Amino acid sequence: MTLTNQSSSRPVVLTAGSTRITFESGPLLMGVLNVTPDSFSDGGAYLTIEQAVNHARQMQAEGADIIDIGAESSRPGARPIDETEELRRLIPVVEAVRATVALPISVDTTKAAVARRAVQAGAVIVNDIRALQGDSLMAGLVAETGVAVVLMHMQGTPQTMQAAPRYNNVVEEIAQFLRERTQFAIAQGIRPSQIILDPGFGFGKLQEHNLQLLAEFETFAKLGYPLLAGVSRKQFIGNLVRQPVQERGYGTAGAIAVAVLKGAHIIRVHDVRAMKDTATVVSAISRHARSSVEVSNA
Ligand code: HH2
Repeated sequence: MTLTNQSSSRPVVLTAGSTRITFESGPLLMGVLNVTPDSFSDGGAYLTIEQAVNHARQMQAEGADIIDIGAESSRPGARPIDETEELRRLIPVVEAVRATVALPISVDTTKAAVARRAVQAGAVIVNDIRALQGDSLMAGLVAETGVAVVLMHMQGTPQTMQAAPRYNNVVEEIAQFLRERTQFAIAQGIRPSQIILDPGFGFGKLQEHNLQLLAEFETFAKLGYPLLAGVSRKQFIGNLVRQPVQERGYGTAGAIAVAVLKGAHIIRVHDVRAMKDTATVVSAISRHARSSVEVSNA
């Protein structure tokens, strides 16, 4: 499968199994499908296979380019689940989505055994919020199967991360972390073209940290890999607009506009239709800017 958007200035190529993803007309939309009872924004909404597949189809119709399926919530304070439970929730949904939706599937998991089963079921991206540090077998699995991997920054764990996040220079420290995790991945046999980076909005970050990361987002785009922005409906947006989770769409659009302008390649969102339009308009404008962020890992 090749996903190609036609008119971007950034020649970045991502290989995800047999899927080749280019970003030629700006960012791709990753639609979130949480098959959890407790996710912060859509927990409990897609618990049956039918509900999950319908939502994936709807996101495809609304313009999603990738479906990211997660079975374990990572919201602050979330209770971890074991491998058996994660497999039980996730795999039938990956299989069903794969059978009905013609989009690359990403799985949001930190466990190598879960990722392996998901890849066997058709997933081509492993979205690892622990950046290959949670399970010593994860790097080998990604290298062996050739799927893409998201390396995300998190300070602490979901249980503790919002207790007291601390940085001297949040942008520089996270950029350095992402450089180190990239070097580790490559040393484990993962090809550069398999890697996606993500500074991890809301994962061990105070309000000021999240805003700073977005204000200097181009720093991460310059690292030379596809860059993912996961800002959708998050608390730092709620703190600004003073709206409950479901009412943070307009606020999210503002954050996404900045992320796209500053070089994001993949936008992870709940509200696909609105964010697709937001990203389309901003990326069309940014293509007319005289200085743009050039990224190439090809
Ligand atoms: N955010 C969430 C989950 N996974 N993965 C990446 N790469 N980046 C993110 O910012 C990110 C992520 C949290 O959002 P959500 O999936 O909606 O909630 P929950 O973790 O409660 O299921």
